[in-house]
Amino acid sequence: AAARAQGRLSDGALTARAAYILRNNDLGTMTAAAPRLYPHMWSWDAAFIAIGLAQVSVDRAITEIEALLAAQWRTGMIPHIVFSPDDPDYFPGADRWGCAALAEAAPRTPATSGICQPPVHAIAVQRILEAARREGPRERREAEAFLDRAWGPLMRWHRWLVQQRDPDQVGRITVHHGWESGMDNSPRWDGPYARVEVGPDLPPYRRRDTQVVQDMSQRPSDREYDRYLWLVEQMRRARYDDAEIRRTVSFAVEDVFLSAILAVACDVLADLGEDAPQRAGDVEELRRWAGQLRAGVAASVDADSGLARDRDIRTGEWLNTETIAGFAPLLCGGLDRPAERRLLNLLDSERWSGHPSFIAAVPPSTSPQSADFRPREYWRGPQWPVMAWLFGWAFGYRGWPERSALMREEGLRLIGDGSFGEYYNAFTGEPLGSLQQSWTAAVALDWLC
Ligand code: 9YW
Repeated sequence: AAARAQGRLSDGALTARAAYILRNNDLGTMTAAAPRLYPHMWSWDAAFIAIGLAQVSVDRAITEIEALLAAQWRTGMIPHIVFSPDDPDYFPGADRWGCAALAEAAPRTPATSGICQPPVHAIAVQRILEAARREGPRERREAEAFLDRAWGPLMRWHRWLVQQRDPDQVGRITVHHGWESGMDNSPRWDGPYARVEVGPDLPPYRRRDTQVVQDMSQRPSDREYDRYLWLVEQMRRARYDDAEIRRTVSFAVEDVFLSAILAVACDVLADLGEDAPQRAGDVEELRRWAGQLRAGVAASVDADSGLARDRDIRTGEWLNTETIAGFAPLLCGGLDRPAERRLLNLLDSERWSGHPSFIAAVPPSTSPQSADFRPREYWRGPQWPVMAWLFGWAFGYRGWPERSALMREEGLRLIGDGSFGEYYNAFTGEPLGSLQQSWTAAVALDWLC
């Protein structure tokens, strides 16, 4: 394995640096996802950020989630970006989305995007409660009051996903943009994007991301970007109406990873509701959704590879790619023991985390053995610390403490240089994309505290 440039910092130094980064990216009531590249609040970033913040300040963690919930749409959707009014430099910004003007259900303020991201928020709320209970009686009371306030919004959010994005109850949630998956340019979406025909009337635009990250090989291509923007244009024309989007937007794919996250998030939320008799009806509904989604995720598994698959609903075809999303059933359960053991062995194998030349044994975004693999390009290969955290957390939740501890150890090895990259070259340990990325710092805090 190629040696990395810097050695590993001490746990104390890493902790201090991670806390400093979150403070530095703090915009007041929300934390920028990254200082320059992403100067706004992203939905799933906010949840992971709150998980890290809970180790430093329970109050500040609560504020983060409440700032996000304040931007929830009347339909129940939690938007994927909440725009900070102070930074007009991000593209596509609030104007390009045009939600406040076009969508009935969008808040007038704050300005938001018109799509969603994976529903990891209940996990954050559970972590905040845990941290608060350790902290003391005052924090505990505050976190419990917060849960009371967040309960309704979280129920509406999960219900919106189930009802609007899985209306036929197949147990898998549909996304209408790769951005909704959080894995923008993953090979998962190559097939569906190839079928998106960009209209001649796509309004012109200028990218900003490649002015911040100038090495194009770390970012999606211009061709990919045209399609991203075309889908936004189709949604604008649908005025962000859920039924109209289902009918008209050219990209419609069942996202198995998002579905697994929703399954486990429903369980976590149900766990949190167990103690309150007035929530018995909600808890029952959550358990039912979790069961339905778990079955939907399990049913997507390919008999040959053992991996879970997305499905393009515009063509009906299952999408066979070798990405981290294939391990979705490990997040939520639902496989029988032999299938689960097979998937765990695959994860540990040379095709995945166990590649002999990797610096850290955490899952790469795409298998290094796949023809789609690119070592430096975003979701096409690099390792994302936040994904290692998610799997480590899920392993703990599912009752596998040793696997969970191993993921933590290897995750810390990955980010040990203290630059808190957005993602890393698995072979060299080189941090890529944005540095001082908030969610990377946040998961470090959770691992270290
Ligand atoms: C973009 C903020 C977001 C993440 C996504 C990631 C990236 C935004 O950054 O997308 O402009 O490309 O793909 O998962 O939430 O960190």
